[in-house]
Amino acid sequence: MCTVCGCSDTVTADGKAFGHSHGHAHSHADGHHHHHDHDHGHDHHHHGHHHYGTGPAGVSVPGMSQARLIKVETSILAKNDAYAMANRRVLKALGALAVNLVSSPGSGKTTLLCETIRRLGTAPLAVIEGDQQTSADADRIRATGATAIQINTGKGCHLDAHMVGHAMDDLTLKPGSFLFIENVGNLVCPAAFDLGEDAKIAILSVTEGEDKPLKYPDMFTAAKVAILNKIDLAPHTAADLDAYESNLRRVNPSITILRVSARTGQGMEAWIQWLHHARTAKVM
Ligand SMILES: Nc1nc2c(ncn2[C@@H]2O[C@H](COP(=O)(O)OP(=O)(O)O)[C@@H](O)[C@H]2O)c(=O)[nH]1
Ligand SMILES: [Mg+2]
Repeated sequence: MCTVCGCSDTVTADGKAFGHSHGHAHSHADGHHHHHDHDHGHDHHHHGHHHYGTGPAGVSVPGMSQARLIKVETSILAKNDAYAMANRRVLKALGALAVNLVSSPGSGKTTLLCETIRRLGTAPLAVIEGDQQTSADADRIRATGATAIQINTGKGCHLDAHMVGHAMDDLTLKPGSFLFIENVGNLVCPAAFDLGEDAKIAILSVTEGEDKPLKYPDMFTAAKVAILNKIDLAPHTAADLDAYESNLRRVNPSITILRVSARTGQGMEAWIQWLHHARTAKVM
């Protein structure tokens, strides 16, 4: 179950189920769902769909009381955080820098990654691709020559630290690597899940609207860097880049903002420098 939107998630990576140890979340949620089913009718107020927005993360699960839901959420996030801590330890021991690219679908994450890989040249790197379906993005990454693992989340709306830990095991990262994680396109749920990354990087394209940082503040608060992408389109869409920036700073005063076009390469050099600097700062 996603603790943010309440959806149930099933997980496969390159067609394989992760199996047993991921099962706890589903069986837990399902078990209580059934357990509470016979409450139907006598107290409708305990049935989540009447209470959107009353949970700690605005979550509501039909058939589960808020108190029960809070316990399940707390337990899922605690487990996620334990996996995230383990990932972070592995990355630290390797001196590897992990960045978690988060955005709405279509803002340019995969395009940015391909261009980033091209510009990083011979630096050791690997990519974890998250999508509900298809391995299309991993194929785009592999076409650059880089190593990529696709995680298909099925109905799941975000990557979690457990999935990423499995993928990291399969990748056998080299010391000093860059690890790029492309999250599922979704401006909501990925904000809540720590993957053990060094930084969340929010990609916001200039066609999405200047108001988006204000409407999805959790994501832009969780991000260390905002990449304002597709600036090549700004003249055609009357996008107000300063308004994008001031709204980003309103929700996150310390956010680093980079104006980029992954298509033309404009602004890419500053992003590459940010990556090198962050990796160096980590090993020192
Ligand atoms: N004009 C323009 N288009 C871009 C840019 N970056 C990505 N795109 C296009 O936006 C669409 C979605 O890009 P994609 O990388 O698949 O986005 P993702 O869903 O976030 O991974 C594709 O058609 C890209 O070619 C950019 O900087 N400028
Ligand atoms: Mg993509």
